Amino acid sequence: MVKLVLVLGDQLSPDIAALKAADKSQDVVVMAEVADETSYVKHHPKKIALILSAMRKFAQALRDDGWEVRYTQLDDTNNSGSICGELLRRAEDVGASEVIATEPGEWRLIEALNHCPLKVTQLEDDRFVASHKEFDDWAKGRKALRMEYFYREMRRKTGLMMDGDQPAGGEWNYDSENRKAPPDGVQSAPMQFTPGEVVEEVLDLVEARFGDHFGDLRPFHFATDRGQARRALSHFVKHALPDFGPYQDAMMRDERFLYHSLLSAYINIGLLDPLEVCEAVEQAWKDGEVPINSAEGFIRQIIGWRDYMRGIYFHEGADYVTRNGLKHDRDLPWMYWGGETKMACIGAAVKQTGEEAYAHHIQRLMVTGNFALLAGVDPHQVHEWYLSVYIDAFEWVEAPNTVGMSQFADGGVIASKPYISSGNYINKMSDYCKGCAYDVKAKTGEGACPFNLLYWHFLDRHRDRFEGNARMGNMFRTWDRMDEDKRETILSEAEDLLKRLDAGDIV
Ligand code: FAD
Ligand code: DLZ
Ligand code: SF4
Repeated sequence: MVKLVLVLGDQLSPDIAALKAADKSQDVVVMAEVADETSYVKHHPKKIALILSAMRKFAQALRDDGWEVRYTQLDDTNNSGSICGELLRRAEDVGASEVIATEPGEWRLIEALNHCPLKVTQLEDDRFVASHKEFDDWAKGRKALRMEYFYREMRRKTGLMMDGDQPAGGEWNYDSENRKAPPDGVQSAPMQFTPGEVVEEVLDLVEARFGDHFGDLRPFHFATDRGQARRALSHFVKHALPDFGPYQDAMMRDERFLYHSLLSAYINIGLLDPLEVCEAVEQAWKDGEVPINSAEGFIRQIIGWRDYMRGIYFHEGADYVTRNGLKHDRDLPWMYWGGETKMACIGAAVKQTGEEAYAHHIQRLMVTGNFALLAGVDPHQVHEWYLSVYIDAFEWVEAPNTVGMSQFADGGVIASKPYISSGNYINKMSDYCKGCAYDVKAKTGEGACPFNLLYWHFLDRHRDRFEGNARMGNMFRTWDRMDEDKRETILSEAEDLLKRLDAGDIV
């Protein structure tokens, strides 16, 4: 009996679970561009363009490989607008009643498939190092689910950069060598691709339908098929990886990509396999082309952080994205959507995000994330912003990073302390402060850096929650040592700043 094989826009891997379980000689692949998926948040136009272009090319690759594919384009007249609707339509066309699917990366869509009036089997997505069961077994009985210990298990499981059962070089983690301030110049840039016919057609569609979304659609230079993504990987390994480690945390106004890979979107939608990426990096290290701190640092991001985030998302359950452990309720300031700001760091990160649909980890965590946390913004609004504006954003990876790591809204499942900093950290790791209207050295008074005011305001208002945290003791001691007048001035200036933020004033 013929079955339908569902392939979603972030499941574009030739060996995705549903395809592996299907019979090419009789089953029919269903792929659909649908309004439900293009509209659950106001995705950045580049993100929609990447996904639709890659879907169209992947469908053609499957046909070339002998699969029958029923593909729905967004503007097809019979498009029902939902994944389930398209499955029902295709089931009727081909006389199928069963669907093989790969579990989606979002609870919303898992539920939608569960409620679809067809027999839908959702197979686990096995493009990760740890299965759900392995993660749950690892998590069971642990007081704290810290990434570092999970990562060591994944190193052992994959054998990546291992010497028997010990880490190559003797250390599991070389992060202490990876905190250099911005370099004088950057000698590499991510690989760019000129849109071909398929991509140009999608760009016109996206422009017409989603032109009002935040962010620039053009120029569009992302890879949209596996061959291009493989070239982007080789280019990264050769030109940027050697310096990836040391400058991983640096931020520069005119060097938006530094030595980062820009591979996250390709990995997340299936154009690259996470292990093939890690193996390429390991090989470059074995060949003596990259230092151990860069290779280990990169591999940790993938088999450590990336796999861990996925484990947390499914382990914690569907309510994870609604958590608000610190009870923050401020509206996301307009400057996150491109509104004017005097803060050079936020202005640069948001401008770059609009133009590229990309910001690197420290920009996301220590600039936009840090400010939202210090200012007490509703974490759900912060979550929706990150899910919308980044090219690589899918809920299974975006939500733990935002709700957990960045906003501490999960109550400390992921982070042992909130990722907060004053302006000092941003000044040390970036060149933003040089051109800012605020003075990063000023703690109070007109022109004081907002991060400096809000940092102490955050600690003061959450004293009960964090005072007992051993890793935050020094912060509270420094605060308590300040004279009372100074503390009062900081708090009242911070309050004033927050009022101006709420009033929509330019901050
Ligand atoms: P590189 O710096 O080159 O890192 C290499 C790879 O490691 C990345 O391609 C990615 O696959 C992986 N990686 C690194 N850090 C993480 C991490 N914390 N979690 C998961 N994978 C990681 N990443 C996403 O893929 N999608 C998201 O929606 C997303 N949202 C984020 C939201 C916030 C608030 C924060 C702080 C981080 C978020 N990240 C997200 C993680 C990280 O910022 C991006 O993976 C990274 O910036 C992608 O750029 P890159 O490919 O150049 O990464
Ligand atoms: C993100 C996205 C977009 C913009 N459009 C589609 C689409 O039209 N069709 C599709 O199958 N998938 C799309 N996606 C990816 C899905 O939203 C993604 O599979 C789920 O969020 C689960 O990760
Ligand atoms: Fe950002 Fe403060 Fe530096 Fe301005 S002075 S760029 S607001 S950290």
